[in-house]
Amino acid sequence: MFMRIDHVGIACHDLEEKIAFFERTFDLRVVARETNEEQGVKEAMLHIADGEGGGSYIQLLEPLGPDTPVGKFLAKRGEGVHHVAFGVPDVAEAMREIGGRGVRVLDAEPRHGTLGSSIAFLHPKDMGGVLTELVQAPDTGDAAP
Ligand code: MC0
Repeated sequence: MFMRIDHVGIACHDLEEKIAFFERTFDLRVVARETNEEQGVKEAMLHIADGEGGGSYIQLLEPLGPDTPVGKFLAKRGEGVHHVAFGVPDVAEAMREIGGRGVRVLDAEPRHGTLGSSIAFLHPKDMGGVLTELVQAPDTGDAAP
């Protein structure tokens, strides 16, 4: 079901400062930036490698406000790994299968994710404390609007 690790999402207070750190320290480059109002974040994707089914990235996340998932996470835990995202061939199918195995799927339907992907989240309390995202790359099927 999981094809690869699509990205690791890292929560930060200052997106530009954190991008500069990753660029100068690891020679990574930003390949996409987006403000996602629905998710309450401003984010940047730094490319690591290409693989079967899509690339892998570090995703830096700055909250749009305190009452957002990343804003609440920062207030409670500070900066750090916010979620791990796995590439799947069909996100709707993965949601059904994983939900049927007793894991809470936080989204009723796939949502718009970065780089034109379709995404859904799994509850961290059912995933060993790790907020987990399912990602369907846009070229593997129909992306959510
Ligand atoms: C919260 N908790 C986490 C967590 N966020 N545990 C691990 N990793 C995280 N990221 C824990 C809290 O510590 C708390 O545990 C419990 O979950 C409830 O948290 P809460 O602060 O009371 O907040 P809730 O319940 O209102 O919401 C938590 C929940 C929510 C995970 C359901 O944040 C959510 O629906 N997240 C999915 C959407 C999201 O995160 N979007 C931003 C990334 P204790 O033990 O203290 O009670 S968007 C994104 O990444 C897009 C752009 C993309 O990739 O394309």
